[in-house]
Amino acid sequence: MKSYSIALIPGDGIGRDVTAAAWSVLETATKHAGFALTGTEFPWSCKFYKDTGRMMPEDGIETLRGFDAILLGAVGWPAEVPDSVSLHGLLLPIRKAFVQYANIRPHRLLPGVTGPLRAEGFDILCVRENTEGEYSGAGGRVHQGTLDEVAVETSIFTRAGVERILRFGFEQARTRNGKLASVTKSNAQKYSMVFWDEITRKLAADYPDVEVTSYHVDALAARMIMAPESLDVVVASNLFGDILTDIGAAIQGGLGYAASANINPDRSAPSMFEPVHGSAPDIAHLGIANPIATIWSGAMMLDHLGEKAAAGRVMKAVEAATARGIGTIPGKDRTEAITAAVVAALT
Ligand code: GGG
Repeated sequence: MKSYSIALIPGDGIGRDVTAAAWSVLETATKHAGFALTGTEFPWSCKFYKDTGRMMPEDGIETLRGFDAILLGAVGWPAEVPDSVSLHGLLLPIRKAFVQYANIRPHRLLPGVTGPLRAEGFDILCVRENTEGEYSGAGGRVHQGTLDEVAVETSIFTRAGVERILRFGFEQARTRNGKLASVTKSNAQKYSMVFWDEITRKLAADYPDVEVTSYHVDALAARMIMAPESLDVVVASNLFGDILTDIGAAIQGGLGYAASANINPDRSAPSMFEPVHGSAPDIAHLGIANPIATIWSGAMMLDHLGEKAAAGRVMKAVEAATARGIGTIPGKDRTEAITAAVVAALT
């Protein structure tokens, strides 16, 4: 029987709660499906950092390279480790080393879920550039602690990086409703964002079947709230994509429903699947985190592995649970109850 090796990195806080939940759903989904998942857990987290001085071992990337996919929970424990240290020590190096340049984040309402903004009738796929831009980690500080102190953070946009993410966005639009929103702030940022707009226009010629519109990020943010049904695929830089997908999460009911996939489209290295949310230390291990975003991310992992029928069954089970009102009201159902409802719908 075919078996896929999955690296499990629960990470910090509710990351541990939601990965355990998602894993039990995924294991159920493999029963009688003709394939198996073999999970290997890695304790890489802020606790690991406190114990060892690193978020993952020196050979962590090489260790992960041998897996078919990575399922990650959440990273961060700001009371103990600065968020910039935990993010740059684990999540970002994995995305970069494995050329997971496309971070895809779907935003739609599950049956029975009403977002706080009561938006309806939308189905948006955000495609976030995931390896460069504002997250490049290039910069520095001088004259620290004085009034002359300067902090510089350089955004890096390469032609190869911008072209490949825009092509990915165009391709996604082609398989959906044929509409692409390309997001910049090119009135204010006259080098990198004008560059992005130019490449958008150049590539548009290769995709005459896709209707492409360029938006400034502020206007697109407002549109996601006021008229989300007018959007299909949204492609944005690393930071803009991160911010817009929190808005996407809000209109779909909250971060508990926001799934994501860090995709290496060439399949030259493993892709990584994780909920959009962070570690939520305030509710860690209370048994009340919503596992749906991680279960949905797990379904995206099955889809990426080629197990499309099983991925579809997981999403149908999630929808069956939420249609019954399970997991639709924040704080009402416990993690265990939501997980059990999804597992029951699968069996
Ligand atoms: N579930 C992944 C996670 O912990 N994300 C926390 C976070 O702050 N991520 C930043 C980012 O994706 O840019």
